[in-house]
Parts: sequence; C-alpha cells; structure tokens
Amino acid sequence: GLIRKPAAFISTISDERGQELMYAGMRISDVFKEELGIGGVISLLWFKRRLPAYACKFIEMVLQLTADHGPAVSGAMNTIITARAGKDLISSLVAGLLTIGDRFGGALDGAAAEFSRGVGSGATPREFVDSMRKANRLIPGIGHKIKSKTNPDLRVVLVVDYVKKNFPNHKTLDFALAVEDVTTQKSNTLILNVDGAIAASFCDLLSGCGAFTEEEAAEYLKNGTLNGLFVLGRSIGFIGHYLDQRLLKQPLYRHPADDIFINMQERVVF
Ligand code: Q5B
Repeated sequence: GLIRKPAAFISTISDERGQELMYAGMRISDVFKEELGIGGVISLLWFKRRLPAYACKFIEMVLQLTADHGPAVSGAMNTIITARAGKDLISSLVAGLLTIGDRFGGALDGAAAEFSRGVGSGATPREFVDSMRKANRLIPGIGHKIKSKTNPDLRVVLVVDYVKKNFPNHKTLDFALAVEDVTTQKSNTLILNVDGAIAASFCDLLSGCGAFTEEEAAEYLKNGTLNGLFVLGRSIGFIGHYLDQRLLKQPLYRHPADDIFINMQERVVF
C-alpha cells in the first residue's frame, strides 16, 4: 500500500485544503450561516468546539471591554511612542503588547490560578488573603492604579452582572468578590480589577458550560488562554492608537529632562 512519510507538523484547528476553509471541522460558509460571530470563531479555533451562545457572547464582551483603556496605560504609551518614532504598525503594536504581563493586563492567568486554588482549598477569603500575604505575594487580579471602591470600574460591574445573570454557576467569581471585600478593608484601590473579574468568570465558564472535562479546563488555563483574551482585545486599541498618531502626524517624542531625576551617585561601581 501507499506509505505516508511521517509529518513534521500536526495541526488540528483548521484546514484550507478542500474546496472550503474549515474551522475545527465547520465550513466557513456555515460559520456565517449560523452567525457564530467572533466569539464563535474563537470557540472553534481556540477550544476546537462550539460553546453555548452565552459563552460566545461572554468572549465577545471580554474583547469589547478590554479593547482599550485610554492612552495613559503602559501598553498604549509604548505603542504611541513607537508610532511617533516613525515605526510601522506591527512594530508599534508589538511594542505595546510587550508591556502586557503580571502587573499590566496580563494578570488573568495568575488570577485564574490563584482564585481557583482558593475555591478548591476550601479556605475562607480572609485565609486566602492571609496566605498570600504570608507568602509575600500580591494577589493577581486585585488592585488598580486609578479605580477604587469610590471610583468603580464599570467594566467589572458589566462582567459581574452578565455572569450572575447568564452563567449556571459563578463560584469562582463569588470567591474573588469576597476576596475584594477583604482587600478593600486595607485600601479602597485593592478592588477586583478587570483582569481578575474576567479570569474568575472564565474559570466558571470553563467548569460550568458542560463542554470541557476538568482536565481540559485546567490545561486551557495553564496554557495562557486567558492572557490571550486580553492580548487579542487590547490589540484593537493599540492599532487604534497607532493609526491615531499617524493621522495626527505626531513628531518624534522626547521625554522632558526636568521630569527625570538623574542621580549619578547611584551608579554601580565595579
Ligand atoms: N497591594 C495593579 O498598584 C497594581 C496588591 C496589594 C495584595 C495585590 C497592583 C498589582 C496585581 C496585578 C494585577 C492588573 C500594579 C491590573 C490592568 C488593566 C488596566 C490598567 C489600567 C487596563 C496597582 C500599594 C499597597 C502595597 C501593596 C498593596 C497592591 N496590589 N496587596 N494584592 N494585588 N496588582 N494587574 O496602585 O503595605 O503599602 O506596601 O500589581 O492584577 O492592568 O487601566 O491602568 O485596562 O488597561 O501602584 O485596567 O495592585 O499599588 O503597588 O503601590 O501597592 O497595596 O503591597 O501595600 P499600585 P502599589 P503596602 S488591571
């Protein structure tokens, strides 16, 4: 018989070889016929299955909510400065994306890991907060530079409302909100932030929507899927900032020297 040479790559999400492009086994024409939207396309290409409508809508909600948060955040600043240095769209976008991490926008994976650990351990929110303090670790998904109990982040309010109305269970989100009750006793800026609210909700989505085994859900969380959502959403805003700077014909940026404290005494002596 015919002997197939061993393949160098394996791929299981899409196929363009036939007459019609397929996403996880679904024809592209059916993607449109059934109006899957971008949430449905992500469910096919990231999770290789169709998710319930409320889950696809939640994914779309996350992309819209994370699309931008003004020009002052780390990533937008980087994109703007890079655009003003005359660099192209991709360089400017990547410069912004590279700031996403544990402190800015990339706390979702850590928040999902910690809040699900908290729920699984049976610890009270107070015990959870104390254990993080004892380990000298910040709680991912808690805290914001400008949002607080008195200046609430409406993005978080929208997420909490949607999840409470549409998800079959929301135990991780409830735990995260109870953690917020503890942390805001210390400072009113230690709120459940947008990263934390999305992350906790997504844990509930993966465990409660009936489409994943426990192992599959854990593997998606471990592989950085949730930070991927922020990266994808915020790319929309970063591209917007790049185009804005080009249209505004903004010149090369140089930071005012009087805003930098230069202290040569601090130099390292070898
Ligand atoms: N403390 C976010 O810091 C921020 C604590 C904490 C326990 C915590 C900080 C943090 C975890 C990472 C996280 C996502 C750096 C944030 C985002 C998207 C965004 C951004 C935008 C957008 C803020 C003051 C005191 C200290 C700390 C204690 C602080 N955080 N304790 N757990 N998590 N969070 N990142 O205000 O005793 O005085 O030493 O790292 O979730 O990125 O819009 O800007 O859409 O673009 O500078 O929304 O919370 O506060 O570091 O001076 O701390 O609070 O130990 O205690 P801040 P710090 P003490 S959402």
